[in-house]
Amino acid sequence: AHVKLYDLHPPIDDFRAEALTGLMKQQKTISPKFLYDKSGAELFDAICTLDEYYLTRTEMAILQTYAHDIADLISDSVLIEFGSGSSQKIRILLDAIPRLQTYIALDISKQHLQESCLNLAEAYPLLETIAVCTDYTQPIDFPNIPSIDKKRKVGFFPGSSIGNLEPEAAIEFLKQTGQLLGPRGGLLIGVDLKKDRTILEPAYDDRQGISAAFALNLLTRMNRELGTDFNVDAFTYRAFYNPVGRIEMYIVSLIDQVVHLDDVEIPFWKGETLRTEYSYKYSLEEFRDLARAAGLQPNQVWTDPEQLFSVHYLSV
Ligand code: AVJ
Repeated sequence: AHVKLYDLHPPIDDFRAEALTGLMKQQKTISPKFLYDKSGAELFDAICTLDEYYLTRTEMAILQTYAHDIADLISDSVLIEFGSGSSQKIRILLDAIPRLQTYIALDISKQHLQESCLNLAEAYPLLETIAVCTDYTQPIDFPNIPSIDKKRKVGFFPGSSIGNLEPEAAIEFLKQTGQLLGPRGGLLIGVDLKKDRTILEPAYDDRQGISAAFALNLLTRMNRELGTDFNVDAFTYRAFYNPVGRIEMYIVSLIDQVVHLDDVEIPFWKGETLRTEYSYKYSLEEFRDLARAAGLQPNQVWTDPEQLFSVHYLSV
């Protein structure tokens, strides 16, 4: 198997500087991108298999059920996945489009990217598999790839990852993605739907405590990589649905305490929170409006029978 790799050398995040800035704010916050070190990525994979976390299995079922309708829309295109991870969901589409010529995976983690693309190339030997190591959340200076030059490009952005962005930033991301895909392009995007909080909240605060461990792992990571002295046992985790339309996730201090980062003292009062994530939820119409605000045209949308999750097809 053969995979062509383009390394665009995404700038490595300055975790120390970003953590310091975030911890000095009135509302302490750290970007969710820092949740995914090795243990974090493993914990997230575990979340995706939880009974309470309906998102992953529901999206996969939608892709399976409508694979042929989706295939009709994208069969003569180059497929470009944003944040390809382990490149599992794409297999559902590839199985429905055996003639698909080219798949391009974009991911920030070079090692993960290379491994997953090699596995994929072995399973789909007729597919031209191209790996691009880049931070897709930043404007991308896309490499010149001769075989895709004049072809129609369709993006794939599953998992409701867009939910981590505030609506303004989501619009910016969609605009930028539309530009990258170019005229005639399309975007297949998974979006979690608004629903009763009794379903939403357990998905982000499960009985086994995996969601809590996923968030609290950020403290362990800071202790290891930045030399902070967080006592992880002195913090807990809380997630709730804010009716403005998002799940909010926090690490909560159980006591008054002071944590050190280099020579900086970071006080926490009892009950003070450190925000780890927002996860926005959209009704079908809300997301179609968001797409229009980004200059994209909403087309087909597929959902599961319980209306838990949606997959939208937008055109540029
Ligand atoms: C990766 C952003 C889609 O919001 O559902 C899951 C992240 N955090 N449980 C989500 C997450 C805690 C997830 N996304």
